[in-house]
Amino acid sequence: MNEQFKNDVLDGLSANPKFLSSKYFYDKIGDDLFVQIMNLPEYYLTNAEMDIFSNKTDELIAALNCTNDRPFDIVELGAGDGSKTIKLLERLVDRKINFSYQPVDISQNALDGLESRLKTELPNLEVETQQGEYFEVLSSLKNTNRRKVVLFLGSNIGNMLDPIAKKFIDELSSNLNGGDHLLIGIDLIKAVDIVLPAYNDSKGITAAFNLNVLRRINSELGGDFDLEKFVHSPYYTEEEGIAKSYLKSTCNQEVFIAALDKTFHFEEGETIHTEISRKYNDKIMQSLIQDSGLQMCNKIMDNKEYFADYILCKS
Ligand code: AVJ
Repeated sequence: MNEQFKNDVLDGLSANPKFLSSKYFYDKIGDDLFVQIMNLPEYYLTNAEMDIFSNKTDELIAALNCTNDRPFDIVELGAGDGSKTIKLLERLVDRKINFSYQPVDISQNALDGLESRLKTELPNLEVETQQGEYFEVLSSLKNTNRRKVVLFLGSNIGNMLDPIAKKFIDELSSNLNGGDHLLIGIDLIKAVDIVLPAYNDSKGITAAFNLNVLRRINSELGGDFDLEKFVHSPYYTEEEGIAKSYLKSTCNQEVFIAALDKTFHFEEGETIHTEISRKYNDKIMQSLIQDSGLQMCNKIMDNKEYFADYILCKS
């Protein structure tokens, strides 16, 4: 991982324009910051999907065909702190439905937290965690012949460019069997005055989250980034439907990274692109799943219609 981090930082900071992958936000400090983001009033995404998981739980269960006729595994990609999923898990346990829960996340720290929470809150639930990146874990879906219900919540797919997201869905689908389901949670395209504050909160938590990638380069790769000399700079238009985050250099400066034995120059106003958070509509979703072998079976929205959980079925 460290070797890959090193190579990715070298590639990204040598490019023009500069970029770094948002997957590097998530160490212990980044996980904590993201939990704080999910609790921000401006970050409507979590509340909206929580509304679906809390108030439309039985609808989700019916759409995902969760019954005792056939035992199944719920595999969650990018489970994080699992706060929304727990609503579904609780309801399934209440209804005495047999299943196992297999959360996957890039952060072992997040998985440890989730596992210990589930031990106290749902002690009889069978839980098996797996640390890894999305693309890496797909082939392990085929390890058992039990039916799969795959959850991919929180508009996590929005971090992928459309061609990558399409490739991901194709690959995921090819690792599913007939009767399996995919629940994919996506943020819907809406006005800038709602979306932009979600990525530019008044407390500066999102700024700290974005800057965390530079702090990680300092601590893990011996960088000397001065975090005071970069500012968080988000961008969104409803027309494009993609929130983008940048770190902008506030002056002309040089940054040395010991692990790379290399100095990088930043012009005043120069940016590092760190994240895309794509927003969707039915048409974009339809084109993402086209020819993947998955069909759109259901769409469940929150009461404000900000967010949608699409239920896709493998035939
Ligand atoms: C976890 C990828 C869904 O893109 O909205 C939150 C991450 N970035 N604030 C998102 C994030 C800035 C989040 N996802």
